[in-house]
Amino acid sequence: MNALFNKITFLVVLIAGVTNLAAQPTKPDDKYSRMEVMIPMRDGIKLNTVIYTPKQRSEKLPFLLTRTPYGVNDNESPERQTYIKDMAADGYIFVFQDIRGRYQSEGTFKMQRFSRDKKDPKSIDEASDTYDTIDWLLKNIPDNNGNAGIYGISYDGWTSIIAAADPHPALKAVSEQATPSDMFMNDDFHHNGAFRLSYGFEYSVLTEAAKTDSLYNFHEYDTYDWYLKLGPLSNINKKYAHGTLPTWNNFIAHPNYDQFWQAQALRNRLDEPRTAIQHVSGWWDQEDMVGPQDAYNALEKRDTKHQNFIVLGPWRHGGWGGGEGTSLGNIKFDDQHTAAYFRKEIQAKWFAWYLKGKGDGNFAEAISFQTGSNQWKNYSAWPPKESVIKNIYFRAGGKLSFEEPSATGSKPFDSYVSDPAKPVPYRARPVEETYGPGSRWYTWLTDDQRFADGRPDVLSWQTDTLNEDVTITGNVFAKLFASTTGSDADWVVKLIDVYPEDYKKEPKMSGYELMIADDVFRGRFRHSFTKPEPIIPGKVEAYTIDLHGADHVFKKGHKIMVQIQSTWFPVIDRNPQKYVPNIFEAKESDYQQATQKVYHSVGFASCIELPVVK
Ligand code: PG9
Repeated sequence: MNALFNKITFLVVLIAGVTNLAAQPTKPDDKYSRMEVMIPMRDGIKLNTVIYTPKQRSEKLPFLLTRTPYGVNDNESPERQTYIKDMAADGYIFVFQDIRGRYQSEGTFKMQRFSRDKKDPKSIDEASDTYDTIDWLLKNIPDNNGNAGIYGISYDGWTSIIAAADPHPALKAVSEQATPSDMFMNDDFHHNGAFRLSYGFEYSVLTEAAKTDSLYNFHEYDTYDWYLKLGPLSNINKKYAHGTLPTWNNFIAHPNYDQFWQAQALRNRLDEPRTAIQHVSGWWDQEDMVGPQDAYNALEKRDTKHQNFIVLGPWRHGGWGGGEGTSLGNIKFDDQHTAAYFRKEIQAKWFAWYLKGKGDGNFAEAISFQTGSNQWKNYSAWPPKESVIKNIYFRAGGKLSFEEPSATGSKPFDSYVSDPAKPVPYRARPVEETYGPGSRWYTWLTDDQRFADGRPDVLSWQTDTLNEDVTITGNVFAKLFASTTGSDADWVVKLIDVYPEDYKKEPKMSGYELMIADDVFRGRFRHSFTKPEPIIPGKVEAYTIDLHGADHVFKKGHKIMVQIQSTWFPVIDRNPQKYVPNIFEAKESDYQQATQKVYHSVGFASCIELPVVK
């Protein structure tokens, strides 16, 4: 029914053209009236835009924009959208727009379109499309107050922050939420050069198989099986995509951190903040957790006018946009309504100040919901300067300790055989298709890691029971000393909070292994992400792996654990473990078993650098 409604709407819009706004019916109790319009861009392409204006207003109002590849015509009236209803109560002119080439907009969709050539006045990018949209709105929608803001989650967060690269003078506030910042180093498509197979493939299909969202039709419910049977990555094009997915083709063409990825990285696309910018990130964001932290850091260095802010909370990807946020997966936050709090006390107040001058304008530089203690904290910098780095060392016998290994006779390493034919699943099987019905994708980062602990190809080390709280606030790094019998290897590191064996507060959480920080590193990139090199078999190499930000209290009575493994399938593709120039072109016969050794000896003291707060 909705689809039919959209089709009819489309015709109305086409006939209405540019200057005739096509008003659409709204429900009788709606406080906003709705219209649809095709807004022309500087190159003549028109973008489908839905505009909601309050029926009653006592003042001139600012615009709040969202620009999305996911379709805008099904949007409900703002006061009925949980994500923005607190702002709707304040009164804004809400504007929802299909970006180029998606849904009912004209033009061609380009995944994270590159910046335009500013010497060419007709050249376009997402920033110029935002600019032209705001320009049009100011001139054509009456009773506006001359200010505009933009916000959105993930792709819509990315279009928001990109608007700040070349802002219209009326653009006064940008809230990017879960933007990707660098698709080779973190976020959706790669982490430290390791390819995010299931996401990369399924998202290419989602956005590029048709003009509207489409899911790949897997015949297996457990996609772990499908991806394993796929064999080498070249089979995606050979058997299924046949070269039709531009993003997939780009993965193949750019296996290293070349110009393609570097030019896309936000730190290379943004200069100093020229509007107020808020970055929002979830601690367990399964898609773009790092992006906002990275974007915040890049901009903070250039933030001479104090316009750059960050908010960090206990959320999955976009989790703050709906629901109460009192829990995530199995993890509860002591009845704190973290998502509702964000929407009302942070997001709404922030826009009210920057777009309407309402409130006190008093916003902490960094607002974080600290997990473990389950408390909101304000910091004057992110990461806060008060934390000191304390190493926690891997020791013989599966121990983890703040004391360095000493020169005794104990075995200097632990080892395991990593077999690409039997990769460790990244979450307990079945691995439902990413966005398929019943998918547990959304909360997998909070899953109990006991499903992996104890496998012969997963190593773990843990502390004794903590006799006092250990608080970490800031960036976590792993320093690994490791060797492989292969000539390439992936290293997955997981920092885990182990709940007490007898957890009276919530018995079913007894012994739960909760990931606090984690990431994967593709060994070939240990010296350079642009020029990969084979690993010398048997040689102990040093790896520094960024596990990113955390704000967590390991409570007294808990333990700290680290797990290491070399596969995380199918979220990460299998490393053949034999060096080949381009893994996207590896042959079946290139995939081989390898014996991995992780060292914990004097001189090769593998550890995790923890930003500990006294
Ligand atoms: N994680 C999605 C995405 C953002 C930007 C580029 C590619 C994918 C999203 O949720 O929109």
